[in-house]
Amino acid sequence: MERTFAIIKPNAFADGNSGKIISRIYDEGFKVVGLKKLYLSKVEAEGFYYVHKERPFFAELTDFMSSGPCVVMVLEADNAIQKWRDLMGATNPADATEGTLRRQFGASLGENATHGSDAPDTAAFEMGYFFSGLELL
Ligand code: FUP
Repeated sequence: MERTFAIIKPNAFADGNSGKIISRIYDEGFKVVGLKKLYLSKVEAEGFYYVHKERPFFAELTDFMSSGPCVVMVLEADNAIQKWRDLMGATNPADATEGTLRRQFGASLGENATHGSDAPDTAAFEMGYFFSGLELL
């Protein structure tokens, strides 16, 4: 079993799609180990995305991620990191395959509905950024 970190981003939360996304997560066989709703500050969003701090889209990305509430989760499954990225689809919803979450709920490259860790080291950092060990029992 592997764990990964996931976010239902502010556009998907504001659109009322959190329930549909969580339902799909269960249907696909993930266990939800941790889940909470948060309203990130700009500084908290910048800390989460610090690996992108030199990228041209960093300001826009962190403005968006602090623009409204989101849902942060820890998901568990066999091969959870890749399995969740497959379920999300391509970063740009316009390129995402039919049936993926970003295709269904994403509005644009920036407002792409969901986040998922891309590797074990980033998953460990991202889970630890939002959840204590006690919250993941
Ligand atoms: P992903 O791993 O699919 O979330 O994509 P990246 O790590 O490449 O990008 C992180 C987030 O930055 C994406 F979810 C969307 C946003 N982004 C932009 O807003 N503009 C870009 O040109 C690239 C990414």
